[in-house]
Amino acid sequence: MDFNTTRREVLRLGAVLPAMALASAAPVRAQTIPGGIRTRRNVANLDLDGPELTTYREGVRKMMARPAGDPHNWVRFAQTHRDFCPHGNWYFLPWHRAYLVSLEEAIRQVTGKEEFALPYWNWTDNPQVPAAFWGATFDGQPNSLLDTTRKIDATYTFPPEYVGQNVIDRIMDETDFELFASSRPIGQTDTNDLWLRRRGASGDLEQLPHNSVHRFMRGNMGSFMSPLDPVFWLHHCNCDRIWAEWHAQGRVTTSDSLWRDFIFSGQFVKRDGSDFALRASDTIETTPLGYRYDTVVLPVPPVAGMENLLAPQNVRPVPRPSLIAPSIRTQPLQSPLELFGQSNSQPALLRKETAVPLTFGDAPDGFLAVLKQAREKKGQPVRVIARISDVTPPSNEDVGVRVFLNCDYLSPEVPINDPHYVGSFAFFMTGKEMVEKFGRPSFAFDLTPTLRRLNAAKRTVSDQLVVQFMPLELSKGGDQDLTFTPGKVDILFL
Ligand SMILES: [Cu+2]
Repeated sequence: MDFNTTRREVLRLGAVLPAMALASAAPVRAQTIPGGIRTRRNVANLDLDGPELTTYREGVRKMMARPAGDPHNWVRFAQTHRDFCPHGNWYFLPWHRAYLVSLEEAIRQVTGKEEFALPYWNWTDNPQVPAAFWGATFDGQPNSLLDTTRKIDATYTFPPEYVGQNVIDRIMDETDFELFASSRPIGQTDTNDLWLRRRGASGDLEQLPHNSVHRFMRGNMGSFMSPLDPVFWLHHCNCDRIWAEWHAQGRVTTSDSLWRDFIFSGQFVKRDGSDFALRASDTIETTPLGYRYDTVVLPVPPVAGMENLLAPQNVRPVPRPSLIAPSIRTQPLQSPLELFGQSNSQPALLRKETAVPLTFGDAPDGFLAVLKQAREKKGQPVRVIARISDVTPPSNEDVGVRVFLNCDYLSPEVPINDPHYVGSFAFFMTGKEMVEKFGRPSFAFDLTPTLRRLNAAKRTVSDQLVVQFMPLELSKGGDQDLTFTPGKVDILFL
């Protein structure tokens, strides 16, 4: 993409957005998608010549053939992403949910297949780009699902450190929406559209599987125009499914009105090409949007009278989603109980440790002392979160960063099952583009499980925390600039 175009685009948006904010003060009616509830299925279970993939292939081909000004033109859909997509903040999930629905409706429109539902690509179980997205032709026709800009091939396997079951388990165990789904933009005070692209801190779902799948594929997938690659939509569909599963477990998507009342307008299109405006709160449930996932069990109301006809059982009932107590609302990342920070403006070098030590006052057991204070203040045990902000990404982003805590033997070979391991993150899109649009990225990590583990392994820390970064190359053959600068590390007690 032409850098000047990007810059002009930003300036244009700057001029347009305040006007849009005024327009969006008008009430937005809840959107429902007609035609009933379709089921989104795992692409690994679909036949290459089955109805879903056949319709998708046909739909993509037809959208690519639409003239440039047409609302259902394929490139135009990707431009919507380039011009509006939020990343690194709490609108990441609702915005992309609406975006997927808009595409699904476009495919139905251009193919006439009412029953179409987008498949998802479960990279955890199938860590290779699905077969349907390879091959120059299918059934004697050009394969519209192939994107030749990808820098990986059909045999490339995404590493479990980024998309594996352990990562997904950790994501699903997170109870706080802002740690699960990236946090509110720093300093947000209202629902003006400008906040769509301000930085919060990315949570695990975004910084690990989401970013790394984009990043490792490169080509279109590594850019703001990533929706040009037809596999983009199945990748995001899987991120969306993880949110749907998390929600079905009884987790609470934030009740904060800065999130719920935020309106996406002037961005998505309906079938007739008109504006598909919706409120973030209208994206919490998938069924009004016309779909469900085959892995998410929807609660059904009990059948009246049946209870009295059945003998009582001694088996513990399986908890239904609606019966699970909502998670306790923690403080938003923005207003922690206590906050301690330390900057590091030295570049971190590939395969070399960069350590950011954090001290907590003068007491010899400073960390333990502030931990006790925070616990008293809250009246219950607290979580210890590390927020890494103001990160300067490397200009070549083929780098994944492992984060460790207080590991005095850190080397590139220390594995991710080491007790000192905290988590990993990857960058999405080239540094210049990303910083231009969003400012420098931030990442959030929960240190609590690592601290518990270290304590149990008798490697307890009581004085200081040392947050360590180990940047590693993601693919071989890069001797270009792979350094990044960690920026600021804050320790938050929630
Ligand atoms: Cu994405």
